[in-house]
Amino acid sequence: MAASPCLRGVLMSVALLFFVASGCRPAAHDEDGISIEQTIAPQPARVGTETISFRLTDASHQPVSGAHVQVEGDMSHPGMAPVFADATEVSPGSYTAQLPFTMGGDWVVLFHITLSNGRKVERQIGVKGVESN
Ligand SMILES: [Cu+2]
Repeated sequence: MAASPCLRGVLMSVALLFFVASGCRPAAHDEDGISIEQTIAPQPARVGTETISFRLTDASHQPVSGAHVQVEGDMSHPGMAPVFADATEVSPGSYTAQLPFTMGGDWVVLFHITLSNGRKVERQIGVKGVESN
């Protein structure tokens, strides 16, 4: 019976932690409001310069214009230098970047997005099986 007050204390702490954690979610959801939809051409992706076209939309599916986006390509194994390309906005919310894939294999492409209001958003996609020349 002596354990009971202690157990109550633990339960209250857990409940408090849960409350605090729940309170953080709206911010994360706000950041998740930005969606990215991309195409890579030509296909299949191969070593050399590929054009990455992507569209940014907000939580209400409106185009996100005026963002500065740096695109970064990485491979998972050590000793590979990342490759970079700055994206150009070709029409409101639609951007393209010329990314030089320097080796065949699986890549991860990161989008470092700075919105027009200065807020930073990161997105990433996997580009698997880039073909060697
Ligand atoms: Cu590599």
